[in-house]
Amino acid sequence: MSDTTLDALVIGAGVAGLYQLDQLREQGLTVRAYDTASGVGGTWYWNRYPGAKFDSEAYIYQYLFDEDLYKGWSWSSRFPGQAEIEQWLNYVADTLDLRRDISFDTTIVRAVFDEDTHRWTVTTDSGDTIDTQYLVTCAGMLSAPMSDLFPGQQDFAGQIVHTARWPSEGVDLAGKRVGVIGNGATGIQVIQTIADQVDALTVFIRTPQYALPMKNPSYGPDDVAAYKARFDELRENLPHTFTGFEYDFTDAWDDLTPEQRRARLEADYENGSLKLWLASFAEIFSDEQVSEEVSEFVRAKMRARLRDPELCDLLIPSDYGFGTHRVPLESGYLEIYHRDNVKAVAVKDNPITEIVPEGIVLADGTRHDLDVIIMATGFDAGTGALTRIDIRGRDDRSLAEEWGRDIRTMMGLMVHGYPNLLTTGAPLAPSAALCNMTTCLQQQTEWISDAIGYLQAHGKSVIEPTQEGQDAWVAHHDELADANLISKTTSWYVGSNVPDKPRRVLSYTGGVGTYRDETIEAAEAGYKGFAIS
Ligand code: NA7
Repeated sequence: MSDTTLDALVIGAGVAGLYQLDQLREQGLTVRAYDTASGVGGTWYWNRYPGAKFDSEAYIYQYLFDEDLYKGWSWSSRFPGQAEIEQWLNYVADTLDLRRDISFDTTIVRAVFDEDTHRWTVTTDSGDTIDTQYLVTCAGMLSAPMSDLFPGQQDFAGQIVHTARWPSEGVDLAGKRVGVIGNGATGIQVIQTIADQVDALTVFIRTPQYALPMKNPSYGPDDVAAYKARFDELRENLPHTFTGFEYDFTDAWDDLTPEQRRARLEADYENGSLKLWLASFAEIFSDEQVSEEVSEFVRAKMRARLRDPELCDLLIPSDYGFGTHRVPLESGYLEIYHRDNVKAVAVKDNPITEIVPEGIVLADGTRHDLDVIIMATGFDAGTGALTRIDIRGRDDRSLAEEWGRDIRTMMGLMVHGYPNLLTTGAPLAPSAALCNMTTCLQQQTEWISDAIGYLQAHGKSVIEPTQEGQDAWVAHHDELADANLISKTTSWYVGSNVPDKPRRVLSYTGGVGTYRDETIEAAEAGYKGFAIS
């Protein structure tokens, strides 16, 4: 006998989970969300590290399903920080009165599908069970930290902390010798923020990054009024662009003269956002020559700011193309390495082998003595949030085992063999790799709500992708991915940051608007590729 019976259980109370809960409740379902955290926010609850902030413009990261909800919140700047973003999500939870249907401090550890009742039995970390018809995962694309990486970590005499588990009370960095492992989007934000607070900062760099300078003006009342006045336009346009951002690819490389290309690159660079990446030339993802020319444009910008050729070698990428890894935005990041208290240590050819009580040891035996180690080492993206739960579908099949062999989904929304398991932020859909997350998550949660509504309206209770439907989606996904230069790189985009993770481009590369059309077309064709019973 279960402790609770629901129509739908939502895992997660972040950007996706809050909206999913609201929608399903509005549809009359008995629904409850569960979250490990003690509050709402998901990514923006956990990532409290110094300098955490948006790389999407705040006004496009908001939900666009409710004009009053949108206009009732005002941002203080173009790219605000974590505390303000967490406040915004609390505002959303309060305005929509969501808290009464969320269980905090509760981790879902197991979910088993019963083939007789066609329902899921879900178990929490305290042993409570919940019986639910639909299991909807809003557990985050980038929420399973890669934190247990080095032998000896537990013996470190100082404090060791992963950026996504930064304690609310903070970490005392003043006067300390601090090491940062990782220089992705997160590492860069941390490094540029703490350099002047610490005694000595050592950054361990395995792969250099193409970073773009952020322009982050404060917003006054006129700026806020101006973006709010564009609500209808944003709601109309965002879901149809390639990446769910306001800007989009407009010019073909071959249609422009070299001077026009240069002018376009300069203008997009000066925008101080991700525009150079996500709206200059789509050919950076498909054409090696364009990729190299645009990469060289960015490298030259970086070189111009770094005095020292050795630093250039350490910090400027040379062996992969601009945009095929997540492009971080930075604010004075490169100049940080000119400070006397900051040093960069290359760990590609001389990797970190262990952590000892005193600090970090490299393969050549060099030891870097430290008081605090900050692991900005990323996430088991796309799959990790779900494979860390014991999810059992038909015939007791295990999602963790299946994805351990091959990562396959139907449109990132469902998995064959797991009826009524509906997923957001899962592999093979547009995701944080190439999408403004709120745009994608709104679309996915709405698709899920519509599917559940369709079942209810038609007196049905079970939906599952067919094997053929899923195979066709995977083939379509792979065809696009294989033609994309992302497929030639190593990063979380292809799962290569997780030992033994099957290699596949995790994010759908056909574009946010195209994906939206494809999922809606499938639904309008009576859920083509899915079996409903
Ligand atoms: P990322 O982008 O996965 O970056 C992780 C960083 O940690 C990256 O520089 C890694 O180097 C480095 N790393 C990981 N393991 C090691 C080891 N063993 N030794 C040295 N360096 C290591 O994570 P972020 O948190 O920055 O960003 C994730 C997403 O969150 C981001 O894309 C945004 O969408 C928000 P590597 O590049 O693998 O050589």
